[in-house]
Amino acid sequence: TILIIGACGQIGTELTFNLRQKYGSDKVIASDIREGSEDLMHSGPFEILDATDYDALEEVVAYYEVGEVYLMAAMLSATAEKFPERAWNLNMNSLFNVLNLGKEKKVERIFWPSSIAVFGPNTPKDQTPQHTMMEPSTVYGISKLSGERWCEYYFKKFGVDVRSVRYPGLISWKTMPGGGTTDYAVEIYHEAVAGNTFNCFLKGDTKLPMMYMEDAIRATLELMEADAEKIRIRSSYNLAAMSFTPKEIAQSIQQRFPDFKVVYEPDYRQAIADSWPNSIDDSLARKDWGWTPEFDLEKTTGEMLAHLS
Ligand code: VAH
Repeated sequence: TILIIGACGQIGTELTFNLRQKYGSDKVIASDIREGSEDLMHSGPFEILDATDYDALEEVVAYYEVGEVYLMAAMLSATAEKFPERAWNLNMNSLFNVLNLGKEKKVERIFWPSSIAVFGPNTPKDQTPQHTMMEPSTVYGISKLSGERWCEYYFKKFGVDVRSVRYPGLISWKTMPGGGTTDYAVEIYHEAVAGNTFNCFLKGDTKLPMMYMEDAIRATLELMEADAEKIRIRSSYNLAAMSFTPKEIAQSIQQRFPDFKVVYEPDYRQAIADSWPNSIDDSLARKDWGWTPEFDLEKTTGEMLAHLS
């Protein structure tokens, strides 16, 4: 069976539905620190699970005979700046627990999400390469960079089959935004549909790498289903789909909501966004396991407004 840790989060929720559709509900165990939405709770097995508690995790893995783990629990960039120790504890101890399950041969395959947050202010910002200078200046980015180093270490030292992608900002409608700096790109659609003016916490020209959730889920499953020998990066793959600014996403919305207005009031999250790349070179993911994105900004806006209206 498959265990999803952090199944109530932005990616976890979508992974749970997609994997249940693909493999059957009773083959996919959803777990999180708290209960989730009605349909998530009633669409298959669910466990309350603290990912930093190894014994509890080991018990769930044994009880459900788990073979594959998706570790999607983490504290995101904006919230992590407010609670650095809690972010480090959650993001790192959950990873060590899952990697150690792999080392003990208690699970066969692991997915762990990294992020463009591993890049820092002095990383080349355009078409950021797979291998480059990485001095992340956020708690979240530091935890993701350390996590990547541990994933590669456990693969090389213990043969743990752990796979990872550096997600860009993700846009989805199934869950509410949860503490990410890129979550302005989720909030903006909710405000547009509600007929409100959107107070954007980033400057209008802040360009960031972004991806629609359907692309992100498909990339995750394609990586997890690829033959092991095709996977040449065991830290985390660069992954890309599109890059845009708040002004550009606002313009794409105004094509359908001409009266929609945005005011730009940058806050502490501007410095986080300024430390990240403008665009990502994902040529290795394309070469090694055939990655190609399908959603551009226009398609994303069409999907988001259709589902939220
Ligand atoms: C965040 N959505 O904003 C996450 C992601 C690249 C951004 O890591 O923190």
